[in-house]
Amino acid sequence: MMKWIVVILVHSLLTPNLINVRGNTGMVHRRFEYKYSFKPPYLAQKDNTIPFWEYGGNAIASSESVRVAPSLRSQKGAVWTKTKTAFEWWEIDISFRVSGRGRIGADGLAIWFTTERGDYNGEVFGSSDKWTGLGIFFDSFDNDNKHNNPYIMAVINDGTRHFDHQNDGGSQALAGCLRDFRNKPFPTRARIEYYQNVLTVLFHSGMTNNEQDYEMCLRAENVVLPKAGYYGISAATGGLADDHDVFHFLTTSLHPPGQLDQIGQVPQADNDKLSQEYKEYQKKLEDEKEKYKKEHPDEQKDEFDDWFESDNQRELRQIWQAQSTTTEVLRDLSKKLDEVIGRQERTLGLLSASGGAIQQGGSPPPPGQHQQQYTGDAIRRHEVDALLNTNNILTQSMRDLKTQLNDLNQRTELLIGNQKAGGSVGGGYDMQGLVAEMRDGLNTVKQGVLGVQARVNQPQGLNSCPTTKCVGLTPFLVALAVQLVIILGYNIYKDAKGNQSKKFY
Ligand SMILES: [Ca+2]
Ligand SMILES: [Ca+2]
Repeated sequence: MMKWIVVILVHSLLTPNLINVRGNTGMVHRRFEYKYSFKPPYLAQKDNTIPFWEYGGNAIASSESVRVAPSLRSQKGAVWTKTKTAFEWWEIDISFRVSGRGRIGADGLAIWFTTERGDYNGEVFGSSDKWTGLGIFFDSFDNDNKHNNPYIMAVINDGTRHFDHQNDGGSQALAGCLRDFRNKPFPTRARIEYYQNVLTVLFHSGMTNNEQDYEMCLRAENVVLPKAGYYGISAATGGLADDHDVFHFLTTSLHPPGQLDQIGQVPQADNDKLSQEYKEYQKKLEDEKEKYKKEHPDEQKDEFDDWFESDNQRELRQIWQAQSTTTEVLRDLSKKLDEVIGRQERTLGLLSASGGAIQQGGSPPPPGQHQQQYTGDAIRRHEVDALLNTNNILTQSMRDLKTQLNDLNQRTELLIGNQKAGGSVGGGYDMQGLVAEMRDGLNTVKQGVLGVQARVNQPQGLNSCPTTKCVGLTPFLVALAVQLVIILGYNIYKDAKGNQSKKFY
């Protein structure tokens, strides 16, 4: 959002400037100058020439771009127009990319407008020093170590001065701006306008591919450039090296209103020569196309056919687009319908679960609780089953307990009946006598055990039976245990009977 605001602001600021630059006299006439331009496709022909341009040094041209200087050490290259311009005011738009693996690159790229063509292997960013005219330099490397590079600047020379590389042209620059133009996601662009002695350089940072994202880099008034000149692009690398690629160079001549007629005043000889050259170029292009068609008979289709469409194709495309839109809407509707069905199924599931619980659980819950089941956590089927099982088990246990109680009751009644039939309470047994009897019995047993122990502890030789009658140890202990069990059993039975009697009477 901010970006757009900035773009709109910059645009609104720049537009009046440009109008002022062009004067208040009305519309400026613009004319594209193809003889001072290049762009893809077919930027370079099959013979590697660029129509209307010459290049040299380490420059390499392809159908898509010109690599003015490759990313190798100490490379220099340049590309220059073949002919001098024939218009006074102009605008050029250049799309380029300076890219390299290093955090710092070198040396930079220059755009020229000079009275003579420069070198292809010169000292100033790949071309000639002591030039006459304008140089716009994209200086990557910070020679004076002032941390102010990459830098864009305009330098005008009258053919006498050396470029001050050591100071990055600091004192010679007409104007400039600090902009990083290296390694951008999209090609960087510059628009250089020279109109009525005002030089303007706009810069596109290459952060977007929006055509409108230009910003002002420099503006200088009262600039006097040669009335006619050559355009050139050059680049150089040093110890550090970037690729310097140019994708297009588009020249537009600018004509103040009412002066367009004067275009005809271009020397007739030059005009004829250029027209002839253009015709030759067109013919060459057609020949190349024919040749290609002959060499590739299978690919009869013209490469520009893709750019056009017949009425039928347009109609089909429109129908297809309408259908695509309809399909999209239907898909959305279907998705929403699925959602609704899903919700409905979920609700039905809840209803049936709670209904089952009501059927199996007996009485239905009150209306409030019923409502809560729908809105809150639902009781699930297996939980209901578990509850029912527990309930059944509890019922069964209760039933068993009831049976056992009945049994107990019957037995008790039977016992009471027996007691009544058997006579008085107490049963005629003397408790005191029994205890005394048991104490005597226990004493006898104790003495017996002690006797056995004494015998066991006797030496082997004395272990033989004396003259009296002798019983074995195991039968004796068994007899003892049986006696004890009988006595204790009788005693417990007696106690129980006594208690019952006390309870009921
Ligand atoms: Ca420099
Ligand atoms: Ca510097």
